[in-house]
Amino acid sequence: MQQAVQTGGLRLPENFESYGEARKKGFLHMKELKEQGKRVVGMFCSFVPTELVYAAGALPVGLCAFSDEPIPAAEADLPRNLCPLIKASYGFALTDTCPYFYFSDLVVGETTCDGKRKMFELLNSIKETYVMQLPFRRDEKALAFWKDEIVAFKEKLEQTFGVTITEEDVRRAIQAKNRERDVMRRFLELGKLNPAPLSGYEMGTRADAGSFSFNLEERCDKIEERIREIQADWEANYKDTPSTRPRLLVTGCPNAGVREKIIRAVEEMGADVVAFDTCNGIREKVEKVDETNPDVYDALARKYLNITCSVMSPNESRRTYIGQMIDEYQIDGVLEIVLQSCHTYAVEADLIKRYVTEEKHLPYLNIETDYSQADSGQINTRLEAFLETIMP
Ligand code: BJ8
Repeated sequence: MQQAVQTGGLRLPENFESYGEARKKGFLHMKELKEQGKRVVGMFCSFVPTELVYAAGALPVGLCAFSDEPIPAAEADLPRNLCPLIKASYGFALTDTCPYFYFSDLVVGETTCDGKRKMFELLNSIKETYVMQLPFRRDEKALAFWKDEIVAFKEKLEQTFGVTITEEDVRRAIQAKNRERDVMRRFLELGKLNPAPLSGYEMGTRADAGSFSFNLEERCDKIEERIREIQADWEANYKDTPSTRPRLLVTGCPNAGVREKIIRAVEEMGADVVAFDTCNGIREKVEKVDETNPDVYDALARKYLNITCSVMSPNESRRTYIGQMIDEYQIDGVLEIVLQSCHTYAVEADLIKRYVTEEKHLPYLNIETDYSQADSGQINTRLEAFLETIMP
């Protein structure tokens, strides 16, 4: 079993791999795979059905969008008051500093938010960017439209890679991805244990770094091994030791670019982030693709349209799920992270705040931020004040 070590106040396994290390290892591995002739499809969003990429015999990879380094270059073409995730995505491509973008044979965007949708037009002049048109409702009309988009994406993959994707190929990919969803869900649901058996920092890092491990089976096996270790460690050392650390749920925008300054910081102040209602948390894992549906494209369309992202309107299911998580993870407070200029999350935050404070009677903190370190001091002050309202 791996020894746990204290790292800056966090309990992490001895051989813990940071996001940066996993990313670096990943691109060395990807280089080898490319040399062996593997095709790669780069993407930015949970709405893109990776099952189809696997069914085409290609590898899906999440593209770099997590750091402020390429943002000044991106601002030469994009407005400054745009979401940092969009500017970073474009900046990495523009400055050729994302090896995964470099290795991608095709890049897939989606019409989720206005900024991303328009940025993809610019990205297309750097590398071909195919854009899936996502409807913003979840009614029957939207479902039919989205199913057509999914079939069109399949056809695009067939044409790009000169392959035929059969229903059987899609079915096999659905099964493999569903297994991954199960495994990741079990990993992320370790946060339900009390006291918390691992840090939210580790949870989020592993969830994000997973996309740099290209063999789905191996990825699942590694996570299952870590689940067993954590459970054994918790049974042996923590189970009967009550903790007074506040248990937080993090919700909102993807947080890889602010993990150090918010997730790590709040845990070092004495809280445990035990649950993530985010795309790098459990959001995409909650619902699996229905393997019993005889129409594989209908099954994919239904699953992906139900992702509880704030670009959908209305989006009550996000609140319902947050409510369930609050109960199941014994949450003491909710921390919402909104990236600057992300209008859908910023506006929906008011509904989340009302739900958390008025219906669940819990403290709620909203932090709007970007990828810079300029607001770290101010964020620390707000996090400390927030924890004071919760801590016994
Ligand atoms: S499914 S959360 S990965 S869209 S880029 S919406 S932060 S302004 S990333 Fe997202 Fe897909 Fe939804 Fe998940 Fe806001 Fe920025 Fe837009 Fe963003």
